[in-house]
Amino acid sequence: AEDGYQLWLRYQPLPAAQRAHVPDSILVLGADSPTKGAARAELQRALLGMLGKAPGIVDKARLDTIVLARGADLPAGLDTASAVRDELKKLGDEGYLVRRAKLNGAAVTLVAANTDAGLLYGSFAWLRELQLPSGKGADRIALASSPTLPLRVLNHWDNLDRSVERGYAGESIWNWWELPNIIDPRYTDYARANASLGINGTVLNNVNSKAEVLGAPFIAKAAAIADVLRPYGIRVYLSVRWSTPLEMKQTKTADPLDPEVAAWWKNKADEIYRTIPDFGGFLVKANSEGQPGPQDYRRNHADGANMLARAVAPHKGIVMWRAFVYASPEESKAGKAHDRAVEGYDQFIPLDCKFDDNVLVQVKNGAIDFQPREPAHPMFGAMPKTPLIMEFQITKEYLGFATHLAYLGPMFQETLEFDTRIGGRKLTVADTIQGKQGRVGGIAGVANIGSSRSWSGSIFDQSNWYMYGRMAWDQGLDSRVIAREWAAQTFSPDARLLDPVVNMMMRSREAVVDYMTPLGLNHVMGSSHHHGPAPWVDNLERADWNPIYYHRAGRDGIGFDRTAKGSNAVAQYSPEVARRFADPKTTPPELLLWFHRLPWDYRMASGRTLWEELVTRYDHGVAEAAAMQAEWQRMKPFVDAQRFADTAQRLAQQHVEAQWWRDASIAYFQDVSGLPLPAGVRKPA
Ligand code: GCW
Repeated sequence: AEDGYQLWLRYQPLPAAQRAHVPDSILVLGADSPTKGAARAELQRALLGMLGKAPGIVDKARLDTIVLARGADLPAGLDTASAVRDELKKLGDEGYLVRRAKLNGAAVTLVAANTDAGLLYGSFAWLRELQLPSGKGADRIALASSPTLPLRVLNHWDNLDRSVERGYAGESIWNWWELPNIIDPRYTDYARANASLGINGTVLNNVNSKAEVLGAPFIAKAAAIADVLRPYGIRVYLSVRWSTPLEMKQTKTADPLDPEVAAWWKNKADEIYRTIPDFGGFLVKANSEGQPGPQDYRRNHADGANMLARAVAPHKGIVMWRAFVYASPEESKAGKAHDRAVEGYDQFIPLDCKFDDNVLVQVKNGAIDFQPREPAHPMFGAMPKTPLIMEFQITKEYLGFATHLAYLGPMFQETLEFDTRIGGRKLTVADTIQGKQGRVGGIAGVANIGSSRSWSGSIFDQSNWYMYGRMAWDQGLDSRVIAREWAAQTFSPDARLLDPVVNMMMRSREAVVDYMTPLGLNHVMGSSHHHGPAPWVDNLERADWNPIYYHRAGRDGIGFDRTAKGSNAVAQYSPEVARRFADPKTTPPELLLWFHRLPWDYRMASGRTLWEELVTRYDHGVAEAAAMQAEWQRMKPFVDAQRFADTAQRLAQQHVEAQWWRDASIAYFQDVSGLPLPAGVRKPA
């Protein structure tokens, strides 16, 4: 049965018309390696699926053979060898080239790269291309690509007891109880899926980390996972808890400037590298949401990050230091709950140029917290001397878990394309992490992977993992193109399915924004679980966790004033952007209430009042949820029964919950504003 386990690597039989020149033999040149073995195995598996017959492994090319060769192993009988060598010079360590060529007179498909990892990526790229409805024959496929970022990682928020923070897809895939001697074959399938996208790193455990992860037993478990992932070009990283040596009672303090502490971390790093020689490094959440950190000792983030960085530097390891911070609990209790949106920038910008070379600062896409829509974080482009990692959340903590269908491609693209105007010229967020203005950074995605049969809790949530990986490889890829690729491989290249499904995906995230948090509203979800509406909540431990703190709705109006009259968060953007966001008239309506507090009768560009517009958007979101549900019903002839039914049930539930969101939100805002429902709007059921 189709339960989604195979993800987008289904390799369905190709229609007869598309089989011409599809190779039935594989030739791998040069010394063998585990990575080449992985590429060969994938090609075998895929060609068997697509042609119904196992391909031969040959040592001499024949017509249409697929040939894998590193630049150094290009054979003498290859007609285009010198051109291929030239092209490879531009493709770096991970890039690949796919070309039709002649080898000893036989027309073949050549996959070439500078490294084995490149060959693996090239093989996957060629397989993907073969399955797309592009109309290209197998003998016409020509590809050349290399990643824009060296660091493309997943962050698992997986705990050591196998629960997953913000995970909606079952327990952690890492079976910590059984590791290191029992290896679930799922780890290999996980590696294949990631390698098919070019993801080259994974942080195994939650950023809310426990000290035990650095004990010998867990290091051995992590090493066992690293052994499985290594042939697929994936390095393992660990999240570490700042106070680990203190909690293990092996030091008297966790002060980063204490030599005993630094020595402990250095020894620990040496110990890790003895078992995981290519260990990637540490990810740290410090002084954030109750986590310990260097500020506990009156040191700053750079003091902390650099101390760890020096421990891993001799092994070429890195430290990924998160910038997700807010005002201290003392400040918050003292009523100084200044705008949470300004904290990251305020605390980190003064530290630009204070970080060691192997520290990267990891910044969430927006300044609050993975909301359905946020403006790009103002830190992007503001720290040119520090490499920044973009952190996206793939798991849908604030967008309806694995129940609601929301394809996040347009959201990630919106952030990456945001023009910071830093330096008074076009400088997108993507440019800033790619080093076009300062140092090259990386990209991280909080995984939505668990041990559910479908990996991601729902079939459509697989598209978010897929999309993240593709955008991590190339931030210029269009989210619609990626959606098409995914749907073609996951369901079918049949246009009768592909066109409607891709359209549905492309509208889905905006639908969620509309029924949950239209016009720039945010952080109004139910406390702690974050599922469902709770704009009325005002009694949480921290003022800046309360929904009412964010929407500020009252008799007179609604919204958060982030202009100079308010928190002045706008001033953290470049002057040009700041000017645009400072004026409600030039603020895009999607972000209006993020930056402004406005009267209910404020006149929108649409001609409606703010109140009418708000209600219209809620209604529109619900209508979109209904439309998606109806559209999917029409897909029944094109999708297998199990995946069809699973998706249909989720869409029905999404529609119910969209109405819940709209009705609860509107009822609450009516209550605080005293306004009647605008004329022409359907009364909540
Ligand atoms: O979005 C919030 C989540 C927390 C998470 C935190 C973070 C891992 O609600 O569950 O903790 O962000 O990013 O650190």
